[in-house]
Amino acid sequence: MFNIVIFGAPGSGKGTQSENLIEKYQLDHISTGDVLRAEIKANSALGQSAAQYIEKGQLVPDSLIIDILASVLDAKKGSKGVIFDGFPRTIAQATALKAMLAERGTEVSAVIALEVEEQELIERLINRGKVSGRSDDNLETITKRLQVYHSQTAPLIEHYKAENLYHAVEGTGSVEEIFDRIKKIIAAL
Ligand code: B4P
Repeated sequence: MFNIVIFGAPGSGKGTQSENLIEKYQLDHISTGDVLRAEIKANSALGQSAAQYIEKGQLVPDSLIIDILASVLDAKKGSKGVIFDGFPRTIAQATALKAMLAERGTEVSAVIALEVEEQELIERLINRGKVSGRSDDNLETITKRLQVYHSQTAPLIEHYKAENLYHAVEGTGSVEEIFDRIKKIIAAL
């Protein structure tokens, strides 16, 4: 299997570039943000719990998200490969992902990290908030999400560099330009 982690701060374009990757490489896609928003929409017990964290800009607890990921992953059995979008977001999630994939006889093939300046991230998320109706796309929550990214998610950069899996991509420019950079990285793997 060819498994890609698409990594970056909130608003860096993980979801946007995932759409291109799915189309070009026919991979399956798991976005933990999408899974959580679907649960919130369905008003499930999990969704009710997750909403409280998301509205505050916090991460959903590792135990919750890791359980969800295991069941979503099992639903993708027989897949050519999976794009993990928004997961892992903590070292504990990365450790769990490695174990989950190893149990299924596979591994992370590459981590593609979209690098975008903070001011641009804020502008993109505020703009998305004008149309998305997302409870977390307002300045106060965006600021909190960026703090959480720096304290809990950014340590994964060194983690994946140490595993020789980390590939940085300049995440500004047009969506097409950025995707061209990603394709070059994948071609060289
Ligand atoms: P996510 O749904 O993962 O969303 P995100 O990080 O905000 O956005 P993404 O990087 O995908 O940006 P997008 O392409 O949309 O997370 C939401 C919340 O769910 C988290 O805060 C957390 O609470 C919870 N959660 C999710 N996963 C979790 C986990 N594993 N553990 C715990 N909690 C978890 O792009 C953003 C905007 O920029 C869009 O409007 C887009 O059109 C625009 N854009 C994209 N590329 C652009 C470009 N090149 N130029 C200009 N604009 C661009």
